[in-house]
Amino acid sequence: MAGQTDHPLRGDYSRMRPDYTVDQDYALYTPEEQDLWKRLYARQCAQVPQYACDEFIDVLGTLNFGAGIPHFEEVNEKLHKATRWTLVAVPGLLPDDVFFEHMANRRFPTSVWLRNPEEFDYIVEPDIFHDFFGHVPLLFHPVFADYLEAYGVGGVKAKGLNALDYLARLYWYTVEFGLIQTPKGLRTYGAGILSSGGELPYCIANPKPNRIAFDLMRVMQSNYKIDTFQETYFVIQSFQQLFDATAPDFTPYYEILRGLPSLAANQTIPEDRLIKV
Ligand code: HBI
Ligand code: FE
Repeated sequence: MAGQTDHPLRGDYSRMRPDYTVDQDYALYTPEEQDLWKRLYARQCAQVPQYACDEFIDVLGTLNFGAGIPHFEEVNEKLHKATRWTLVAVPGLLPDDVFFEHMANRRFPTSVWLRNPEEFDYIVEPDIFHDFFGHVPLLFHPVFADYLEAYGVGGVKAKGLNALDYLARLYWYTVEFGLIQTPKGLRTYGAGILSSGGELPYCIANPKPNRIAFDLMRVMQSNYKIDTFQETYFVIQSFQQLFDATAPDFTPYYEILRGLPSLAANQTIPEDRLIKV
């Protein structure tokens, strides 16, 4: 989830450590929250087989997230063995530089609070369901796990180059709302989609949004929507393609981007390779 909100943040930031981490106080979760978690999980699992990429589905099957709100320690035991990532409990949205610093050290900031029942269908800020269900399974995927660390390292650098907006677009159109071509057709790997009831079928099956073949500069030139379904999705061929495209030093890219106009979220340009569903 991107860190853009113009309303007071939901989490309790009063008890956090200097690195913005907190403890997961598991006893504080109520039976109603455990029940809401199970209903959210069941709703997403009914749609995942048809719309999520296999890499996500395969890992989700090895995690017991359906049993109730996960314990950070239990998941970290498995995750660290798999890709040396660690989930760190946080109150919610973090300042970009704090978020990048954690990611650059293979620590994924994961919110501890769960949404209210009336937010069953939509929530603006990352809650524990968005982070665990949307983001955590792909942290077990070696190539994707390396991409996220590289993203964090790039973010620390981008802050110094005053280029965070460009990188936030890349995060948004890949980690949060990315699509991937597979032998079975278009699938999603984006956490914002995977944890969303309505956008999961929409991003793959609805003819309305643009679907454009991934192009790094095109993505970083493109604005995005934070409070509606996306009007444009970018499609990668593989995680390796994403990893390779983002390996070089972005400094020259930022210089080029500063000279280009931003594109609206629903805009297409002649150079776009459009993908029809
Ligand atoms: N904080 N907890 C949390 N989770 C995010 O996904 C997150 C964030 N802060 C900023 C942010 N995402 C994005 O703006 C990144 O592009 C930096
Ligand atoms: Fe997110």
